[in-house]
Amino acid sequence: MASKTKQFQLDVEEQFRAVAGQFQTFQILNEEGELVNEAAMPDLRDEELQELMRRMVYTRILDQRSISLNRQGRLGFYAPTAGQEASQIASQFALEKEDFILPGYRDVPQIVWHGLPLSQAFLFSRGHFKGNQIPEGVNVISPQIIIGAQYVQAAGVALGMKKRGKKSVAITYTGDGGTSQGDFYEGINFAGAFKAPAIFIVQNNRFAISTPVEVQTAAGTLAQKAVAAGIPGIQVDGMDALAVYVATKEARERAVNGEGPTLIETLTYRYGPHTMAGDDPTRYRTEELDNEWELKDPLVRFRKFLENKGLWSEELENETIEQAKEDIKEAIKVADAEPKQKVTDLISIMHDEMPFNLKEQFEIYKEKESK
Ligand SMILES: Cc1ncc(C[n+]2csc(CCOP(=O)(O)OP(=O)(O)O)c2C)c(N)n1
Ligand SMILES: [Mg+2]
Repeated sequence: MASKTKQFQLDVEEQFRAVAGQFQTFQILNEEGELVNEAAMPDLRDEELQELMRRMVYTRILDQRSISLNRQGRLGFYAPTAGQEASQIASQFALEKEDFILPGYRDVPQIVWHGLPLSQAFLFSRGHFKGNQIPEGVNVISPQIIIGAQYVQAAGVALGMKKRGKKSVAITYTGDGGTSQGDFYEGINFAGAFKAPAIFIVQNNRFAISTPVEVQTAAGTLAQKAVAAGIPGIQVDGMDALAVYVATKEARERAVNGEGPTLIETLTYRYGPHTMAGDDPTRYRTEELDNEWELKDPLVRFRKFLENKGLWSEELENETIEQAKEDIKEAIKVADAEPKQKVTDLISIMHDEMPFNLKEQFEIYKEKESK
């Protein structure tokens, strides 16, 4: 008997096409550093444009130095950031000091530019508890290692700000892989339901360690995941600092005006390995793909744009590089001067009042450490 193709009454294919068609990539500068969307050009002063560039160049150096310090055994955990500068630095650049950052493990640059001393970022890398003692007035928490967990916390921090009548936002970051976690959906749904002033950034660098985004999800874009939470979802060229800045700035304005959260997917790429713990990207990425993304480099593009305006020069570039190297040297010195942490330190900072079981352990370690 010949099989008959069933005729469905509902056109689900059309539904998908319509959804995917809504998510166009927002771009202001093309790969040549040309203004392709003049209407969207942000209202930034020349000095601000230069500062944004300075921070990206500085962060690229910080990445290179962190990698080499890790190889020398002078840093511990480190997740490389080169390639993601526009996505990271330009989104932080759109914030105010009173905004709160809840970072993932790759988001150290944002919290450093938000006020965390570099020496503490290095101590965090070394697993030293002093790295997690955030100075008063610096609105960040330590980078989260559990994928997506900070999305739920960001919804809570944002709701807390709203309840206190504050005109500030909570911003959080995860990766393409992070959007598969339950916490991701719980966070955006909760924030949407309560119109919490949160900004959810998904840095889509195409891979979750070795898993390509095409294998990660059947969704055509990650931005469209916002639709189910009833919040705006925006896909941005994550190698374009100006586009990332504008998307984040507008999300911030909506949030403080009581219009709720926004999800921003930044299309980006990490040039280096996943972390410094033995990942070899040549096993899962082709040279062609690497080359394709290097042509989109956020620094090259923004540098060209600024040079054409007479706002950037080799001299400024070199000054920035020297400043970064000097600061890093100094920060490592400060981190090195920190006494080695003891188990008793860890136990004593955990509770206001030490529970009896920890008291027992505290005494045991006090005894051991005195020898
Ligand atoms: C809940 C949880 N599951 C698994 C891991 C192990 N892990 C660490 S990083 C990573 C991939 C994350 O990829 P993505 O979200 O794309 O972020 P990226 O590292 O690319 O910035 C995984 C699976 C983890 N840290 N937490
Ligand atoms: Mg990723």
